[in-house]
Amino acid sequence: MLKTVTLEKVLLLAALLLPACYVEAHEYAKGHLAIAHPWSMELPPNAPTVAAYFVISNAGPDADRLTGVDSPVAGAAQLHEHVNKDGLMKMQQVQTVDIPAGGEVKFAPMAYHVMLLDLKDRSKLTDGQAFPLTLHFEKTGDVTVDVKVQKQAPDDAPPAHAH
Ligand SMILES: [Cu+2]
Repeated sequence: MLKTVTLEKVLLLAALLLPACYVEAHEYAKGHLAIAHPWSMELPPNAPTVAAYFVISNAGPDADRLTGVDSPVAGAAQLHEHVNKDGLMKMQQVQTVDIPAGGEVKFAPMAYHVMLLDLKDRSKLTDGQAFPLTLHFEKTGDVTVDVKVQKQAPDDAPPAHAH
């Protein structure tokens, strides 16, 4: 009897604590990969595209590769990078992004980012809301994260990405 009660308490504690931890850290992990603080800038309601940012770190001994993304709020989602072409910063689509072993790749304004096009559900694209985004990795498989929409970039992020 005592054992049962203890186990129940442990399970209850785990159930109470786990979601809180995830909310505070806002980090997702699968295999050796971790995806930290997925966020998106709130844009005017008629904005044709929305960008999403996060940091992918790979604690494993092998490189992995991000091969695509998708979200139910958008008809299409692309991986983009910013490049310096003849002195002009431009963004262009890339098919994959390598995640080096023991390294991290930052998706941020003026760097790699996810571009959501053909927006289907704008109700979740306002400050304080969140929308699901699924990242497809070559080795690790799929990881779905909640992208938090906020008015301002996190403190450590460079100025907003403009189109
Ligand atoms: Cu872009």
